[in-house]
Amino acid sequence: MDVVHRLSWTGRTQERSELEWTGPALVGVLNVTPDSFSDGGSLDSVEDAVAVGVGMAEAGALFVDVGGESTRPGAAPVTESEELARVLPVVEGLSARGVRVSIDSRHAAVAEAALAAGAAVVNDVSGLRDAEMIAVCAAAGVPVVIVHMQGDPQTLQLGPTYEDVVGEVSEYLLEAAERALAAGVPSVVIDPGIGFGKTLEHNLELIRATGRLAGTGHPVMVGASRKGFVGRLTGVAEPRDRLAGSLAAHLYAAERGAALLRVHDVDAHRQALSVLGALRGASSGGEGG
Ligand code: HH2
Repeated sequence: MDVVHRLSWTGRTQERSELEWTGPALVGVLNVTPDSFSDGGSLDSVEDAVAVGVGMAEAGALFVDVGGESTRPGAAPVTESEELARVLPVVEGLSARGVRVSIDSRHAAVAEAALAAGAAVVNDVSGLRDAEMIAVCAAAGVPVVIVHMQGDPQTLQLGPTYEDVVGEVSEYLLEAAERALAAGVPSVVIDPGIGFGKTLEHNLELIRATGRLAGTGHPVMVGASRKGFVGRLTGVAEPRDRLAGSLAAHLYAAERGAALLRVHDVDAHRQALSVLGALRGASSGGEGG
């Protein structure tokens, strides 16, 4: 009953490889930033960050998503050299330990360097606005996660407006996906960008529409972990204390066909997905093929 999801790589040599999994899988969030909204500044050294990432992979994360720039609303941009200095040693350390890494960056130069350091996937929260990002992913032959964002991190929560949020976000993601595939990117993941230029109601509508996005045939990623809308709904001000609310949003998305859930708390989500999978009578979160 559970859908099989698939990502493809062609590599620089055009040698095709595929990763297949059934049901929702987990992507662990590893922010090596001093100012991320929920876990900023919590990792003191490269060794700490690598150890946390290895722990996420051992707890069942299919990928560990390494980011060096906070995209929280109002965050100050970092220079590319600062972003590189933060992420590269961690990407190298994780890759050397056999952990599959995605690089969470809006900058093509950072993505390119992280791919050279061993990252396997690019996660672009600016949704391939920069054509250079498509060129980098196509040349390296790696999948890209396309995230919808209205505005940029400095402006995105200043009164986001849509006439039809689900229609506009899907149209954007599908157009970007087609552009990427046409340019030679081997496969894409689409992500509605929870909290990126969205009101509470927009976020809820987009999570409700997970099935519609999954119906496009592209794997769908949902990232609700510890986000502001969970705080608004639950009255929990401290992001680290929003696990229970985050789980509810992610299980709802999982039930509607999400392929990847981007989470800070991997083990708790693995437990929840195991029980959900057993109840549905299908294995869940497992990697196959
Ligand atoms: N959300 C954040 C960052 N990257 N990538 C994808 N694909 N989807 C998301 O929803 C997403 C993302 C923001 O969350 P976080 O990394 O926890 O915080 P910060 O940007 O402050 O580092």
